[in-house]
Amino acid sequence: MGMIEVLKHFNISVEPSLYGNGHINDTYIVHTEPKYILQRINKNVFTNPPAMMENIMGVTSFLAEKIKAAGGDPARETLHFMTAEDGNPYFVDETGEYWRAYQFVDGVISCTVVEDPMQLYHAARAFGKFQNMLADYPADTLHETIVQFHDTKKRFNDFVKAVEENKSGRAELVKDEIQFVLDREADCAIVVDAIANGEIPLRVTHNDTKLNNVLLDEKTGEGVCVIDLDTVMPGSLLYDYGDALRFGGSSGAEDEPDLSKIWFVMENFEAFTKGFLEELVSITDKELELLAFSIKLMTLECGSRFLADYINGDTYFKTRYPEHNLDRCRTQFKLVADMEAKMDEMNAIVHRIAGR
Ligand code: ADP
Ligand code: GN1
Ligand code: MG
Repeated sequence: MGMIEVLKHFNISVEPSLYGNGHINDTYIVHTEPKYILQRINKNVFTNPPAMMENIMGVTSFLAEKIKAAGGDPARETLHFMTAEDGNPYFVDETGEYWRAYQFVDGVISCTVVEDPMQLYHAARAFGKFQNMLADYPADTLHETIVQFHDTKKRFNDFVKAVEENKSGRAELVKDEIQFVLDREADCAIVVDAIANGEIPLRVTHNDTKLNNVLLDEKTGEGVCVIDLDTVMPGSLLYDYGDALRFGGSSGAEDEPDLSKIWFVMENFEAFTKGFLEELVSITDKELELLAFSIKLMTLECGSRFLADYINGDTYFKTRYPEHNLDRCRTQFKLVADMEAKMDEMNAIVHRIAGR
């Protein structure tokens, strides 16, 4: 079915064009007035799209009420999904693909690389506010859209399995990268164990806080809207903080092939930490203690996911060329190594900003 046919079910009749650079869903823009985003949900990644959309509809309507109560503009500050003629917030085509349409937020930028540390300050405040607004969301009603998404112990085991299976035959080519992950097995248990033994609270978190998942106002630079709500689930504040700086703390693009251009930028780290802690005053001492470490952990997790996907034959993330996942993995590991060298300084900065 053509996309124009799909859009008719949402009462839209203009041909869309490809948009954005997410790694998971197929995203299109519809240039009507107002504009819309059309997405084909990646069913390989999200195996139960109706459950995922139930989460998203619950969360967006909850956020709209909070934003309204705070005197904000819900039309701009949270996503608005269209309902198809059968009343569902998605349409299933004759091949079983799930499509959704929602309002495009205009007058914003979505960053793929950081140009100014202030972008991180504003992104951090937006992600922090997002978590605060969801603090009293009924977490037990949320479906786990990707099971054990940030369970780094499970991720480590999945990685070992990918290496053992070696579906693509590429494992021989990346022995050093594989060893890099194996050497850090102990790190993978720290946050998961702290959650399991009650040292760290579960909160409703976003879980995919890449900088291009927060839209910043093109004029003021301030955070406008947190998007990509597919993985909103109970999780740790450390996942949102760590993943945002995994991406935003890098001096270059996630897939930069020239590793001499990649290091962890302390100014970006400071700016994000400042914005995040200004909002998340409920952070506990234990979370604070693990804050800097969580950036390294999320970067290690993401790098090992890119590497596992490379070894599995590129079946999860979208790739534009055969070594794309490997280039992505290498930037992540370069960042991990740089953070390991800077960890004492990073911890000192966290405690200085927090004032405790
Ligand atoms: P993916 O899961 O593939 O990352 P996203 O939902 O993040 O998909 O969308 C991909 C990109 O499209 C985003 O990074 C952002 O740049 C852009 N985008 C998505 N929704 C909107 C929106 N409502 N307004 C403006 N841009 C958007
Ligand atoms: C994916 O969907 P997107 O592009 O915002 C991935 C994240 C990774 C990220 C790496 C559902 O995010 O977990 O950190 O790529 N999302 C999913 O860039 O797997
Ligand atoms: Mg995205």
